[in-house]
Amino acid sequence: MKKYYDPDKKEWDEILSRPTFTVGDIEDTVNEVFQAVRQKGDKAVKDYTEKFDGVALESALVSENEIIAAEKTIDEGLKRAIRQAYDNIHKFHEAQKTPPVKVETSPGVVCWQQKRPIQKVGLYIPGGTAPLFSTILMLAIPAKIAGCEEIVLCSPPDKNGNLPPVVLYTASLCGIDRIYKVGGIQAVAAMTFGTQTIPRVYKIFGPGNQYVTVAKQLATKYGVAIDMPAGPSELLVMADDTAVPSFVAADLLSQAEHGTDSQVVLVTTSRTLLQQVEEEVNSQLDALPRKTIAQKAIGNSRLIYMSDRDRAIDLINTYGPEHYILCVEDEDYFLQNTINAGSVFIGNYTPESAGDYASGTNHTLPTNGYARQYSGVNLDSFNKSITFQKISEEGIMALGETIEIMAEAEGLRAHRNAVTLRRDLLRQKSQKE
Ligand code: HSO
Ligand code: ZN
Repeated sequence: MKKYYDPDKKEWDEILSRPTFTVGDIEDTVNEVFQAVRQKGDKAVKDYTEKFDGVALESALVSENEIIAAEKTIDEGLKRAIRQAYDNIHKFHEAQKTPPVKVETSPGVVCWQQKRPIQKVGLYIPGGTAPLFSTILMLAIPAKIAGCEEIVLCSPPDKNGNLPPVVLYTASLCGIDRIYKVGGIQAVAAMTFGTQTIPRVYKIFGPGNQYVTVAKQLATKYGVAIDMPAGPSELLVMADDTAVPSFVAADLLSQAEHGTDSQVVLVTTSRTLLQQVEEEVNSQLDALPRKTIAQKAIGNSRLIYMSDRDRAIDLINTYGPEHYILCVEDEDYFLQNTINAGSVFIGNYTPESAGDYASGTNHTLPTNGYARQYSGVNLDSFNKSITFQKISEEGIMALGETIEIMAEAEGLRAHRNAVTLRRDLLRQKSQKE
């Protein structure tokens, strides 16, 4: 673990740089798959599934029978856990509904704003070493609450052409209508263009590897929206002497085990804690089943001592962590001054794992410093805000002149006319009366 003591601000960018990857050759592959899926639809999807996932599938759509069979194989304890997580996530996202905003901006001019769901959304759930079925809850629950009409889920099949039963169980619990055994670039391409069996969607959500990330970016060129640019998981812990070293170490390792490119950072105002956390990380690491992965990520992690809390918060805001754990005595100071973070976990008894699974908040969050300008997935990610207005006769008479003057000043006579004609008619009417 690399250690730094009161590093100068000039060094921060270097110290906090994220792992980078080159997209050059990936882009060519992504383009090729997109063009093939666009032209040949299902046939291309099938061929790429054979090529990349090593399985020839008759149909990519998961059948009702597969879902029923999957449910039977799942342990009751796991089902109960998933249902409790479901309830908490549902409660928190349901509470994010906002009433319409309605204002009479000037007499006779009423404006309002109201949310409407994105009708068709696609959820991508990666396969790989540990399929994260919890992400289904994080995406499907708000999609349902928002009222999205068509929710499709794509996830890569294993060598036998199956999806993990827990993925099918969770998706069906969330009421997802169509689950497809399609992964990678071909899944994103299929949801972008639509094929004979996979519908085209308006917005694609979910994490993925570098291929999926580049594919989602390409999808935006074809008019499909995406949740956010994804990157490797990251966690920053801010701790002082009131933190518990073993808890901090466990939290750092919880993100480190996601992938070799995960980033974990400790910022502390205590030299003792820094030392203790390092020792704890090394001792806890040994017992982890994903030790090799976590060890690599830990190798890239940073332990930063900061003597001064103002500089510590400045560094944290500069980094903009995806996850931010705060275990300090002067909690309020840090909370009030936190500007850039995806999700914040406060106190010694709030592990990041709580938000990853079951407390209710969403775990699809901005990485790679995007917390500076992006929010994590929330109910509004599945909505659009539409504005409405209605102007009365009195309203257009009163506001009309302002519009006419501005339109004329912009050289847009037709805009002006649209107001003038109405006002003229109203003037004639009032003269007759
Ligand atoms: N920490 C991950 C989400 C996750 N963790 C899923 C466990 N399962 C990114 O926020
Ligand atoms: Zn996690």
